[in-house]
Amino acid sequence: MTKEAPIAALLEALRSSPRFLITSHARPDGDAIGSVIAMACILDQLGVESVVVLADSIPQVYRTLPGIDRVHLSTDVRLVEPDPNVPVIVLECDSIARTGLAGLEGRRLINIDHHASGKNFGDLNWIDEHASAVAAMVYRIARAGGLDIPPAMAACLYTAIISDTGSFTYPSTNLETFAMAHDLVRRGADPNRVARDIYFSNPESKIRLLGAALSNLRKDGTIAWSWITTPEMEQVGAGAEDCEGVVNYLIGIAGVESAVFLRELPGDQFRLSIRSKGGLDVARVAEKFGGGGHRSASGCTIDGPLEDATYRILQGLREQRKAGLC
Ligand SMILES: [Mn+2]
Repeated sequence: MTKEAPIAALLEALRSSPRFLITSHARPDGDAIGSVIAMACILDQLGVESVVVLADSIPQVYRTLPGIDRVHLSTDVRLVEPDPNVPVIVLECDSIARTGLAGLEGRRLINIDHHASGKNFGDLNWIDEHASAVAAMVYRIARAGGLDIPPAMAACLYTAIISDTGSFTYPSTNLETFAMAHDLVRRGADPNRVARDIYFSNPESKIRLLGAALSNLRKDGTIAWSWITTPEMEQVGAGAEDCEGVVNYLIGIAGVESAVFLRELPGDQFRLSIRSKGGLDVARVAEKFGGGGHRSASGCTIDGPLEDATYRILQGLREQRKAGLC
């Protein structure tokens, strides 16, 4: 199949229904949020109605995105779109469970994803693990369909790309990423405004949480890790979204090749964010624990207590390192 074939099939599918539901993963990031809004803009232009729904709240730094008020928050799609015949566009999920939404079972699904751990769970599937963001795939759909990318849509796609490439620094960053960014800025995305919104609009609780998390920093050889417990989060008034990005400080240490941040969840479980500098495939490590992601950025959930969870993930990383050396 050529690269263009799935896009042609997708455009045909998008024109085949008068209405779509659009969603992405639970705990949405910049790519998920920017891409669902941009996808709604595509459907607007095709004369197709759309309803956007996400299971979890929008992190503060993305609340100024143009079109953000199109996003409904609900954990049950039936409350937002009761008609089970309305097909669903699912962006960057490896299953319907990943959306965090109830009521998707039995609906017609279009699955668009850029994760190496992506799965063909939809009725129509397009997975491109080389795309630097799912926004890059949404952009390609718009371009292939000869559609307009107005400034508001360009800002959403640009925000998605910036956040998913670590501001053009992750290994997935390629020529296409820059060509797209160039085009989006030409079409009205404002790089300074986006940077200000994403990097200089953090809630105070996030910075205080960072301090608490970094005070738990541990290092063994090329692995760095840290954690945050529920009482520590409560002490600084932080929520789950304040933990986004903490792991990037750990992988930022010279000589460190892989890093893990563990956040305590209710029920004695821990949510892990795992990173590498590209040498170690941390998606493979996360998959061993039922998670997934990319070669250099992945995540999973492990049972506590903290000491056990830490031991198991460090073992997982060491084993993957050995496997990589063979
Ligand atoms: Mn993404």
